[in-house]
Amino acid sequence: TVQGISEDRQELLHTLMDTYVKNDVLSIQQSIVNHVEYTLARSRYMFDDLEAYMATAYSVRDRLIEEWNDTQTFIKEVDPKRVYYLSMEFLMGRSLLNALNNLDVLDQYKEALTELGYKLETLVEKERDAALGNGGLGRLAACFLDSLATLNLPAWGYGIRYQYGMFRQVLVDGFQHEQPDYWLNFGNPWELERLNVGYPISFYGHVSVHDEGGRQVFRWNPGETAFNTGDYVQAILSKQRAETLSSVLYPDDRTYEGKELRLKQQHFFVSATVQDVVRRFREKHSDWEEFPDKVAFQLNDTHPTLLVPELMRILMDQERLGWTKAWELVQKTCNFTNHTVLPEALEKWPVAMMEKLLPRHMQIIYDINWRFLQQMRQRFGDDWARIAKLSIIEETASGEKTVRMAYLAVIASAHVNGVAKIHSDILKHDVFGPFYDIFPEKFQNKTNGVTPRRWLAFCNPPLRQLITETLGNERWINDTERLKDLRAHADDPAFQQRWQEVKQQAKVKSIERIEQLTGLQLPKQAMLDVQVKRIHEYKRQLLNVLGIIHRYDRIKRMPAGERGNVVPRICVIGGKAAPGYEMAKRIIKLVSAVADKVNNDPEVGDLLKVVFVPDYNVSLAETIIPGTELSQHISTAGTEASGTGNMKFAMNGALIIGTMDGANIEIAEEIGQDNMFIFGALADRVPELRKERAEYKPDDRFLHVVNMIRTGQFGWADYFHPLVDSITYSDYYLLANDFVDYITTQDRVDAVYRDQAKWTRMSIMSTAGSGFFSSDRTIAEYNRDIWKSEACVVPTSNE
Ligand code: B1H
Repeated sequence: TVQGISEDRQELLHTLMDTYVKNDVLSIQQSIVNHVEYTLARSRYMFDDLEAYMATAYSVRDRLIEEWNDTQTFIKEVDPKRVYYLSMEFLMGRSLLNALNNLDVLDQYKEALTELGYKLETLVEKERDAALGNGGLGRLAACFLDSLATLNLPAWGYGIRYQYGMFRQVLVDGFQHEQPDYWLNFGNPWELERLNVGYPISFYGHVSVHDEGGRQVFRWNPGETAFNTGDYVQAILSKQRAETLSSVLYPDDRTYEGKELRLKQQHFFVSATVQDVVRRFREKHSDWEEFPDKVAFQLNDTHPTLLVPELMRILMDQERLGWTKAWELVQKTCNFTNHTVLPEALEKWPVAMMEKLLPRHMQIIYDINWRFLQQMRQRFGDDWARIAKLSIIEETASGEKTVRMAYLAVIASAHVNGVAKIHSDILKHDVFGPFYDIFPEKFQNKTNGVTPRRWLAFCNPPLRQLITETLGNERWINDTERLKDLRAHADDPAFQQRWQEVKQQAKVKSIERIEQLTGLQLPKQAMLDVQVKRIHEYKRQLLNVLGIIHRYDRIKRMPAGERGNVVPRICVIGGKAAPGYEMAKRIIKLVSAVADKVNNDPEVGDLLKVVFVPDYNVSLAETIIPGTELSQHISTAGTEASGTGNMKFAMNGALIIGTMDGANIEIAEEIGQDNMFIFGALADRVPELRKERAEYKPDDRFLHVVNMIRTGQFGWADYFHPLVDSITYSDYYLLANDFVDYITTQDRVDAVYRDQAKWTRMSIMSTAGSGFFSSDRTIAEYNRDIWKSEACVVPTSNE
């Protein structure tokens, strides 16, 4: 209540403030036009599609901000335990359609824009993807934010807002070229800059020891601090240097890159996060004992592991806690998710680099290691071989010392988890075996999931509609176990008919998009067979190509009269190769070379088309996945930690051809093996098969297909030689072993496709069985078993 204002005025003021934004069509139009005029300073009588998109985005943002502020205020009041998800990557994709759907104002905006003379579908395409991630790991972080919000958990995602996200992939002559991702060129309406919030981030320098009332205190005297130097010119230069820290996302999800800038990014990110979290905690609390009741950190892989020494440093050197208390707080708040077992991807930073860049942190890491190894000595005695295996510091044969970030993360964390059952088992018994023996209670599994909003309800409206009509309401979207009720309709011919129509409609859309991107003409009745994901040897896109060549060769050898029995296929492969990953780049060129030959062979015609789709990203996934009929997840068993594409395809009724690897295994449990096409060696056989590979005699059909590449049937014989060699000699990913089972299984795929009733039934069963793979389920499990926070639901005004 304000003095000197009449009660009438005050009531009016309240009403005004209470219902600031309205969601009727007219109010929305007014809000869009206002943003055209006042935010963009363009004429409200004349604005183009980009401006219309921007104004629409700002108008939607207003509506988000209102709810967001209310939520923030409420959470601050309740002061629950907060969850902090730390990730170097958040692959968010586009926001407009997502926000419209979540705010439940899609129809109003469509109508509002139509009346103004704009098409929402056109405007949506104006938004640039926020591609601040490489692939599965980054997209998982984005799906998790969606589910955290859906479940009303008081959680924050902390990451880096890179100026350049994942590179744009352009194909020139079938070769991948990388172009910078200028995603911010026209501004970003979805971000809010808080220029008033800043924290100093330090690098380099040295550590000094001081006596404080008889107690030893360490002090880091940094050599470089971003943001706060006294000298004006130096300050500008230092600010510019600081900006390079967030300039670019590292596009390599294969090998960790031992670059100093990357380590600087990690420290910058982690240090700013800890300072922000500590600031928030100190707003309400002075007793550090309460820290674990108010804070849970989740480290998305080892990339944010510097959190451990940074938190220790702040607690000890700034907050003056002793080692024991500080370590206890770290161990009670930190949790670590591992995402890969590939040895080349595990982060190992040279001690020398760490010492130079972060001397105090290196000292703390040594201390953590020393204390831990002392404990182990008490347990195992002087069994040095065993103890060396547990050391955070590794000494390589060449004498270089490195920090095993994963070991540091395991030792410091309350909980450690893998991302699918098989992967978590491999962690326990292999990668972190020695640690599992010591603290088995730390280890958990949290099978990945994907958000059913973006990946089903919003990207596939006709399927959403059909499911909703069939199940009677939309409750399945936030309670995906209800999809199981579709099983009762799987054999109903009328329902199958409608399912097929919806799938065909989506397929045509997917194919048209691919035609638009490649300039090809594609048959709309052919089976749409898709493998889209990062290009990696372990994911075996090469096995897919060998299968395609085999199919092509068979069509060529067939008497012309038999060709009528061939099931026509469009084989789509898409994905980015890390810029320095030569083998992956050769695979891309091979796909293009095979495509050139097959697509221009008049004898083959529409029976087989091969396509490499350029620049696969989140938005493209949203159009391709709904229309896909067969999706490939064919990694060597034991190599793909989980996979999340497989879940998105299953939700949208694509059938999976895949190996018993990652989450495929659990997908098979949920939707039934007989509703999938499973093939290949099992993970427990892989080590032996590798040993025996030198004596293994590959099938003639395998040798023939490999020979076709070797002898230049697709050109570029010299360039493809390393690929041919990689599967001829060591064949680490066992393509020869799995080839026959693969092509035989592909024949089964064709046979089922000829029986459309059977295929459609399997498709329905896929969607029906995909409910477990909602990230809502994953997040609920993380919260139940690890974070132990609680939902925080903002009371609505009429409660
Ligand atoms: C996954 C990565 C990854 N695992 C290093 N590891 C990176 C490693 O920039 N880097 O240094 C970036 C990414 N990404 C993927 O995570 C797994 O391969 C998938 O199987 C899994 O589904 C996904 C999410 O858990």
